[in-house]
Amino acid sequence: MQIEKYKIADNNDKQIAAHKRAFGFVSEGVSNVEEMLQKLKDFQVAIPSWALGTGGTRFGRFSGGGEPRNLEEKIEDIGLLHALNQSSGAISLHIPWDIPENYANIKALAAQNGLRFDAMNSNTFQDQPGQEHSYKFGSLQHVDKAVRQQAIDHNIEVIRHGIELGSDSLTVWLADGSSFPGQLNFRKAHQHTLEGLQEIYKALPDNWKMFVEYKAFEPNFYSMTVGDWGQSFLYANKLGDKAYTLVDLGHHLPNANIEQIVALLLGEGKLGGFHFNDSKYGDDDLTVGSINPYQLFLIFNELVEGMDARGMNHATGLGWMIDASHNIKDPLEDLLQSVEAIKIAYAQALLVDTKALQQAQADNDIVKAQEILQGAYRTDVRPLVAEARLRSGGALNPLSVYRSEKVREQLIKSRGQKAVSTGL
Ligand code: LRH
Ligand code: MN
Ligand code: MN
Repeated sequence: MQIEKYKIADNNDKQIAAHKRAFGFVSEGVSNVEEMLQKLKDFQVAIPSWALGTGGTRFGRFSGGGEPRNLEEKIEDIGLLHALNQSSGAISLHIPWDIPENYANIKALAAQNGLRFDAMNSNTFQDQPGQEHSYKFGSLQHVDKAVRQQAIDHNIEVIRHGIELGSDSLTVWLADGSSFPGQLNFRKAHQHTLEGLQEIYKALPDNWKMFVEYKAFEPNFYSMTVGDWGQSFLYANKLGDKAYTLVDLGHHLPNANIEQIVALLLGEGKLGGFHFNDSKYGDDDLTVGSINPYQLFLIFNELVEGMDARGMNHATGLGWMIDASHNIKDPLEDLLQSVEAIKIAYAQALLVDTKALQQAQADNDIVKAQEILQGAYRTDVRPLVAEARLRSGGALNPLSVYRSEKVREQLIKSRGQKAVSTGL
């Protein structure tokens, strides 16, 4: 299905007067409002193809119906999001969950929906039908060379799919690790993983980036072979200039100072991209900004400051992706909320008076520094984000259009109540 442009325009008309008042009010306090709106318009967040269906836990799965049954329908879903918010102009694929059967058709469909292909994700954490060796005891770290080779070959195949689709990055997340002390020789696991990553890196085209994603725990609960940013950074440094660390917000131990990690990686030129989500305990799937929006703002504050210092383009300098799985919400509604939360945090960070903050830091004026940060964070920037969306042809309020157009109901009608998507 598609959302007709006039439906978005009609809905906008109903809200335009209230929006203009709110926008006028907040924009009075912004010195460079046009520049800021342009940055907000340019900023796109890739949607993971695996987040469009209802996820589950090992205790159950409660599908909401109308889920995309194949890659074409996943692209269609993201097209719907992008039509509404004009900020979801990319898709991140997971292989083999989304094997493209006909590259030309898939590319054409993505282009029709205004989407490009962001990072490709490999999967060496599940055994696939017909696969020769099992990943039960790891992939690149495995004690058996044949298993390691299978994982290397799979990653190279993922790169090949990506080349065909016009992607330019590969995210390698390894579930490798151990669940019990003594299970693994850490040194050998590390060495094998490095060697495997080096083989994959060799297959990377010159214009590609490789993102090494880390995770503190799950599915392994004693050790993860790429368990934190230090390990990822080590690999990225040894691999070479095309290798970077990828930060998934939910992959840290509780209370980790993610903004500091981000600042350091960026400063070293080794931050590659993001998987956005939120978490309260040890999960990595909640709606972005639903638990700790202040942390998200602080992360964006470091990103804006650090990227500006390095002369990086905010929109294209790093890979911006959501990574979440929705158990009890409509995935499309959740993704609209997540993208909105990201743009709000970005807009707040753009409001920070960097010069004044640096002066306060130089003066050791902690109170002033906090006032500057929180002044930006406590500004209601939603009208700025909405104005940028309006100027791009999107909806002032994407969720309200989604609901008034009964998108989910229509998807259920055309795909069926039982349609189930691939993913987590
Ligand atoms: C692992 C992870 C990784 C996977 C995705 C499905 O928790 O964050 O990025 O590829 O989830
Ligand atoms: Mn992730
Ligand atoms: Mn994760």
